[in-house]
Amino acid sequence: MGAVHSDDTKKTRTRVPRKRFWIYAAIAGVVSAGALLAIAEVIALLVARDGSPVLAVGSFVIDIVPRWMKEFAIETFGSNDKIFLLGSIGLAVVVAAALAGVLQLAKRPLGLVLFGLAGVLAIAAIVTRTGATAFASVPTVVGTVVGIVLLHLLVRRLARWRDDVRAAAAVSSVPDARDYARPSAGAQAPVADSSSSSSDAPRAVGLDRRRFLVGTLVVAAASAVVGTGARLVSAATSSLAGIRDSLKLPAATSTVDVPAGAELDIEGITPLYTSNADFYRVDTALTVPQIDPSTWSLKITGMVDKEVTLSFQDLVNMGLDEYSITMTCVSNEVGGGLVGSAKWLGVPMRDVLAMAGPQSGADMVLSKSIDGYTASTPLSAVTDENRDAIFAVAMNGEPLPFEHGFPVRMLVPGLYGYVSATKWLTEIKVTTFAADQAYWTPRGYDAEAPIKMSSRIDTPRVDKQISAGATKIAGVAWAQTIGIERVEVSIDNADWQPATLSTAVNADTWVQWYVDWNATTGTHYVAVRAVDKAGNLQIEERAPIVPNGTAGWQRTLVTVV
Ligand SMILES: Nc1nc2c(c(=O)[nH]1)N[C@H]1C(S)=C(S)[C@@H](COP(=O)(O)O)O[C@H]1N2
Ligand SMILES: [Mo]
Repeated sequence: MGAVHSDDTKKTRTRVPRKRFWIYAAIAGVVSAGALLAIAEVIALLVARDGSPVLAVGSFVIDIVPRWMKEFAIETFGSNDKIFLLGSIGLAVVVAAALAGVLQLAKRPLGLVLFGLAGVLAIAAIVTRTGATAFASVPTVVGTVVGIVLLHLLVRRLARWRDDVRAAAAVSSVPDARDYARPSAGAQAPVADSSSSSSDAPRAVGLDRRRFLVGTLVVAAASAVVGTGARLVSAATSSLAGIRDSLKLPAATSTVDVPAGAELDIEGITPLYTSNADFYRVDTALTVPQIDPSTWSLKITGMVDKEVTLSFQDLVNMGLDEYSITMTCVSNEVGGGLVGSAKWLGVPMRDVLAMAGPQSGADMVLSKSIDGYTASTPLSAVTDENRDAIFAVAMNGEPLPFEHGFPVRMLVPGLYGYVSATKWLTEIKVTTFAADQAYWTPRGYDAEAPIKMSSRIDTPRVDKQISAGATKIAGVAWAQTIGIERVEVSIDNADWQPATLSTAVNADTWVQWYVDWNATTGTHYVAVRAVDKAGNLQIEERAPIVPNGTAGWQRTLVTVV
């Protein structure tokens, strides 16, 4: 037995390399940061909903991420780009918190300083946010203080445990040194008073270890429960889903006439109208703004004869008409999916603007979202009698989905979304391009951006083989406000052959097209191009997304077996 005992003692000594404490310190850092965030979430729920540091920092990061990264995220993750960004931020926070824990153990109080710094940065992100309320910084201030105190306490316990182990190791040449490791070592128990840090006797290693581990676990569990609870309560109490569901919109005074032949029955082709569930989503909002239509208002400000404020009721009482419009994102790649068609209910922007009376000299409207997002649209485009620029309240037969701008968004046929389609709209400022810049303008995108004519092959797809024989090559093409005159297809660089078009609903909505093809075994190149009703041929030369949208004919590889 004696031999086994001394063997154990050796193990106990060699099993506690310094490294292990670094790991515990990192965990203490992460747990303290978790507590910081959980406390901040609770206080945000109680005093300032816009004061969540998670959301504020996330939004801040979204606004400052470089353009290439934003494009990479949208291209790679599509509408899940936000999840990717959130994940990256989360990872960075975990790494920084772990670092703070390790620093705190190695070089007190560097970890606390790092926490304080993070708090200050988060507070800066919060208070500089558009529309931040007076108390918005309170949750983060309190959270940071709590986080700092916890990190201090946890790492102090950890340091004691480490010191115990070191002290025990130092005296472990004495055969019975292992007794110090036993919490049952009686006389050592009272030393458990956390204030007596200057104890020079090696205290019970087991006791200090337990105090650290239990403390860390309790804080971690409490933060998880409190943080999740706050999130759930926040979601439940801010739910406007019921209000949206029961919203009664007046019947449309006019509806879109969808002619026979407007929708082709071809497998794999994009439907004429994109369902709300399938509609692409692109925005800078980390959480979807929740706006109660009963408190919502739209202000027309700036260079106007008189400012106008409309309630939701005022707006819909002007009468709702139905419009068929294909929206396109500037970030859409050739052949890409950031484009969709819907039937919208709305009010002409020119009617509302006429109430305010834009002054001469104005050439732009700066539309503003509740979350601070802005878009610049030529005044001429929204007052044009021949262009259906609208304030939209419904999409495909239901109130706007929250992700698509509930309760009111802007839509201007023929202009990319970023310069026209502001969601969660709150204000229209009549101004000039010289005086005001929109969200994307200082980020490298043009202040004005008409949609470029484009045609897309939906079927066959490059990633799916087809069998030889009679088949159809089909897709969609759009040239908003002008309309598509012709779509042409070239197979294996042979002559361009005209495609059959669906009957156009209007010039603002894409058309479907197809050509019959007798596919032979092997690989084939299929290319498509369009011509608009003004006689313009779709641009062949490729253009990148920045600064005003992609161009180029789509060419795809088809494998026939
Ligand atoms: N408030 C707000 N509105 C916005 C944006 C945004 O980031 N915030 N993005 C615009 C862009 S770039 C596009 S392409 C369209 C996309 O609208 P959707 O998400 O309803 O498809 O919304 C526009 N409106
Ligand atoms: Mo966009």
